[in-house]
Amino acid sequence: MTDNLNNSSEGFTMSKPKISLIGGGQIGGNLALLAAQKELGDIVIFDIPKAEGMVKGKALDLMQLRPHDGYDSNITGTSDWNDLKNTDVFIITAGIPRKPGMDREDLLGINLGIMKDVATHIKEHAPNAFVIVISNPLDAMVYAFHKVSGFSKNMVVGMAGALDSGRFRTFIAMETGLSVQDVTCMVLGGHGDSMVPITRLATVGGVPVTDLISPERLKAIEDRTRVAGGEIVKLFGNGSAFYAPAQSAIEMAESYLRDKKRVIPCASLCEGEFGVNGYFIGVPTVIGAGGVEKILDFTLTGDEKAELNSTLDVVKKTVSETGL
Ligand code: A3D
Repeated sequence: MTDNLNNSSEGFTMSKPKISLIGGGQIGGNLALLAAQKELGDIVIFDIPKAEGMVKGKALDLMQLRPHDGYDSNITGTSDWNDLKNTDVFIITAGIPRKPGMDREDLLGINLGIMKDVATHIKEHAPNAFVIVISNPLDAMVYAFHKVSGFSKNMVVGMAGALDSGRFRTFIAMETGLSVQDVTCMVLGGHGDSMVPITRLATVGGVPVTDLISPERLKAIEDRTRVAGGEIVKLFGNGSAFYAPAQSAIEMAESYLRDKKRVIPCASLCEGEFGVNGYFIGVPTVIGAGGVEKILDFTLTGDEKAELNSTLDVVKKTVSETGL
């Protein structure tokens, strides 16, 4: 993180962290709102020149929300990379979302070109930033960002497991009628229909869900979690989920900026953890001031390991299609 506390002869002067959102569409707009409401810093919404009016308009609208909400973050819109110099945190949603009938992998052709362009610019304008990738296909996009930018592995991470685990938590809370606040669980692996909910470790208030929900219903909840993104794509008819994806990424940004050391399932570069080598895949990740500070490796059962290997095969295939 850049030093936001400067010791001058007149005393201490504070400057706010700078958060730049690459892509100011559905998720980008909500990221700006949530980051401002949490006062994580000043926010720049960046988009292509064709969409510059849209992001400048969103920024102005959010500035005018400040008197009602009471936050002091400054929000601006731009299509000029020079405005992103000295950024502390980037959150990347640049690209296109899914339409009904599409897999996330179908987005690779278009979104890969965009990610290469974005990575090159970020490297040039803010080489010390922490970068959270959201664009799909997630595991291949975060891999591509890492390869093209050459950023160290602790400064690059993908948002997926936070959302997938949140969806799993939601469905468990809906099933039991208990507070979602007390549901803990994790979903590992790639961000696709082969993701791996670790049901064995899910609890409500510390009580194993396996003691609260029948095996048949738990299986239905796991299946719904795997295709939860597609369920929303079908309902929308055009585009994909944006509220929960935005909040999931904000949790990750907040953990970095405030050195919270939260444990969040994220697509992190594994180098031996869970037997995975050289790929970004969803694993329990500690995020603090050092970025990705640690991956919490633990022993999987035989079935979980087999499922993780299947999801890894899917990730490897998409990554190989990037040609990177
Ligand atoms: P959308 O509302 O279309 O916004 C994408 C924005 O990216 C648009 O405003 C584009 O103009 C902009 N853009 C395109 N090219 C560039 C570029 N080169 N530089 C800067 N901006 C650019 O989509 P969205 O916000 O709904 O979704 C964004 C991405 O997130 C898509 O790829 C989705 O598939 C993905 N997504 C991921 C998750 C995960 O859990 C990983 C969840 C939901 C959506």
